[in-house]
Amino acid sequence: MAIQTTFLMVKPDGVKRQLVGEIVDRFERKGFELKGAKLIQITEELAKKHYAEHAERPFFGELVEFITSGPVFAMVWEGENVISVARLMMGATNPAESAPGTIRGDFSTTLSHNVIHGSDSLASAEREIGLFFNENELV
Ligand code: 3AN
Repeated sequence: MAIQTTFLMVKPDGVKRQLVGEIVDRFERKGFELKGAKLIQITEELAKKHYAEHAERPFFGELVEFITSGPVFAMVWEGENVISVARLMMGATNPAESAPGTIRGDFSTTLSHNVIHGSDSLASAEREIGLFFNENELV
């Protein structure tokens, strides 16, 4: 049994479309435990740190612009294999490939506006939780 924690974030498109409750509900019903959450406006500096691995990609500017375009709902979740299971529940990055029943499969049509972010490994979960949350914000 691997109890893990992961970082999930409803992106500005999901917040604007009032999908926060629906998304939190899915992870709660699955049985994961919410350890911390907040609605925040990401600064350009934080966006660049968060997406550092994409710095050389042609869509980096667009990515930073989009993620800072409105508030995001940042969350930390805990549970068995939560890192990979949350990614399964999110669906493929490209909504054209994400299965119905997944968050992206049900709620998005475009690659750049795909509703939710989730850490893809233990190392990125640790890094992203540290970027977005202080220890006293987690229970
Ligand atoms: P994921 O969010 O599924 O882990 P990553 O980390 O490969 O996907 O990409 C980060 C974000 O960058 C994606 N959520 C998506 O919104 C955006 N993105 C990825 N590839 C492209 C692309 N070719 N054009 C525009 N945006 C992209």
